[in-house]
Amino acid sequence: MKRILVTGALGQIGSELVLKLRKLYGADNVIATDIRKNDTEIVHSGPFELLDVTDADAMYQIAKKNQVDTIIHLAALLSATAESKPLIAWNLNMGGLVNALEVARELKCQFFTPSSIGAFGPTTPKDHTPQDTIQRPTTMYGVNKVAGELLCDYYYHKFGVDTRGLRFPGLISYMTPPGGGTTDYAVEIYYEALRSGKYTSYIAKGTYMDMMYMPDALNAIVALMEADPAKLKHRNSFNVTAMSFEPEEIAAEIRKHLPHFQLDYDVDPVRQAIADSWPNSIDATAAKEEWGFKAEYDLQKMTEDMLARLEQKIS
Ligand code: AKB
Repeated sequence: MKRILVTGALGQIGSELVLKLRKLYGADNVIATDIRKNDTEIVHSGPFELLDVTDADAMYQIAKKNQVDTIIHLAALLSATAESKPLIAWNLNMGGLVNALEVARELKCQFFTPSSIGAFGPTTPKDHTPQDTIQRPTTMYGVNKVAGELLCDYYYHKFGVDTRGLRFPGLISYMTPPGGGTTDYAVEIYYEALRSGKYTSYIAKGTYMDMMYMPDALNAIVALMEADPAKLKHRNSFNVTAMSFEPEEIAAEIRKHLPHFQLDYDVDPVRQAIADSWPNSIDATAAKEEWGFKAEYDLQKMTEDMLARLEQKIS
């Protein structure tokens, strides 16, 4: 049975992943940690500890005390926030990662951390972006993600830490909103469609980015962590995606359910520049071949589910 430490457990991924892992591996075997505490199921349904991931000793003590054998390191600043606070992003995203890798090395833990489509840049091929390609991002977040991928490779080759990772696209979910990302518009649009029937997008018409519905992202994490290590040729993060769309396409899908939904634009130059530097659509062949990645939700199926779930939540 696994004993899993999750950092950043109250964030967009963590708040759903912890519940899934507790169902799979037992509530007491998943130790959720975050720099803050709130009154959610994550905090009450199993062990929870306050943890600032830049505090290496605190992370080690929590991992050791709980005898963990797996670390899922999620705590990080997303792209737009990292761009407005680059030094804080460097310290948190890189400092937290190296601390978590060190704990994994010392306690011989399996290790997962997400990378992102943000690990690509303007000179990367934009369409069907390959697994192994040019990675020269122009954002602090991207610099962190590429350095993070290399660091995970390094810990695998140098120390034998069983590191695994996914390059996530924008993740869409109804439980916990993302914060400070470039792809967040694709979550906000559903909330606003239900609340006010209209949405002003900070991302311009015609801007394609990869996206994935949270259930597919969670299944991908579990499948990759369970995958036979002998089959993994890549230790840097795997490209994974479920769909690629631009604002007009998601609006058209929403109008199938809410015909009067209106979309207009007030483009934010910072987030638009980040989006423009990212691929239009990435190629997930390596993930499919090496550990059987598959996604269940396309734009149509996700929109049906998102609107139904959010309607229940908001009403
Ligand atoms: C962001 O927009 O920063 C994230 C990501 C794609 O990594 N959602």
